[in-house]
Amino acid sequence: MEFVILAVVIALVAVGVISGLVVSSRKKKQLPPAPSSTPTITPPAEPHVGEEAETPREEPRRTIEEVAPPSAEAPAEEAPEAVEPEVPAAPALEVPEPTAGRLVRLRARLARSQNSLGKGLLTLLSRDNLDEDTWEEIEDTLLTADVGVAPTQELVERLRERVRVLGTRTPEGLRSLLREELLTLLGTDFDRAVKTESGLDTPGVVMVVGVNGTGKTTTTGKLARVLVADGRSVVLGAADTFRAAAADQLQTWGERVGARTVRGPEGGDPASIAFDAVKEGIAEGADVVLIDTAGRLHTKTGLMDELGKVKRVVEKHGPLDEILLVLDATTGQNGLVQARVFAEVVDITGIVLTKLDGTAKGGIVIAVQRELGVPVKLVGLGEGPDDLAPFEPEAFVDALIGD
Ligand SMILES: Nc1nc2c(ncn2[C@@H]2O[C@H](COP(=O)(O)OP(=O)(O)O)[C@@H](O)[C@H]2O)c(=O)[nH]1
Ligand SMILES: [Mg+2]
Repeated sequence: MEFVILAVVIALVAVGVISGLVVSSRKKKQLPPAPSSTPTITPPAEPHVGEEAETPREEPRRTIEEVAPPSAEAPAEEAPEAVEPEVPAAPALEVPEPTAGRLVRLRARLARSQNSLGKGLLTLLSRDNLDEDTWEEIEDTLLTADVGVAPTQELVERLRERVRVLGTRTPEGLRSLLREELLTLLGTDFDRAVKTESGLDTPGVVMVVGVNGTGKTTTTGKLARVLVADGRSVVLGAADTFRAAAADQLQTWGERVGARTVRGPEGGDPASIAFDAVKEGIAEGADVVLIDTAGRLHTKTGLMDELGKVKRVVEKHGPLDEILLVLDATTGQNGLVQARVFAEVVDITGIVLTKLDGTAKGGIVIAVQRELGVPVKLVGLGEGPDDLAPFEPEAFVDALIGD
């Protein structure tokens, strides 16, 4: 009996092998069409981290029929599978959550770490005697939270003046004064929308810059999800060719939501990858191209050369619509130094403050805006895929001081 089954199985395998080419050529037609022009989508020459987990999108999938079974003595249990294979299911695409109200959802994370600032200020303001020492303590609290010297002095001056003139002493009164003044410092008339539309027929182009480890790639990936959730098609450009895993990391983010990643060889020219990504975006009729870059800050001239070149080369296709500077909120004043350097190299149009979930120094939002004269547009509040929120001053201040 077993012999009969085995014989049948071997026969089936043989049929499978012979018909393999026919079947596979039919199967190939069922594959999603390969991109029409994929200039620099070169598979890496050597195995990289994460490769086993993901088949590069650009390579046609090898179905089981295309691979001859090792021998006819293949274990009987496995053989039938070789004959009647399932077409490998495309990886299930994730549906990112909508962006509306994200900051409110993530507010608890902000409040957890920021309590010290808002609560500290309110406690100090509620003292019976608002004397010189108390105002100094208020100043120290703001400085400790990285609000920055000039904004801190402005805030304290205005608060002192208003408390004096209005004679406000109730906790509710003081809270609303503080709320108003913090909002004034943050600015409520900035256009904080990330500009992802070119206004032309071509895709909007966004470049993401910042020092390594600040969260550029993560932010690029999260932003791609936001855009896809809004029904836009996205092409990613992996212009960080410095680290081997950087392109894989970005591609993994893209694959989760069905966004193609244009990448090149490790150590390749970032500018040409950025150029090709935009070219690919145009060819595909994509809505937005997001370009992730490397952020080595070893030498300022090196960085200037590289980023400046990426920008110039991309602009051969048309103007960049947004240049987002990613800053790690936990690095405090150091972040400001970085911001200054990057602002000298490229025209930053928006700031992304990441890791606000892990710091009590949320005042950096105020300081960095002041430093660059550019609004904070997005904030990162965790490592989860949907932990990126549009920055809303009101929700931010409410999280800071409670409501
Ligand atoms: N807690 C937290 N971690 C973050 C946030 N954004 C990024 N990260 C983490 O920061 C690390 C560096 O991020 P990555 O995107 O690779 O930085 P890059 O070198 O600038 O591209 C990763 O472990 C991220 O998960 C955030 O908003 N909150
Ligand atoms: Mg990166």
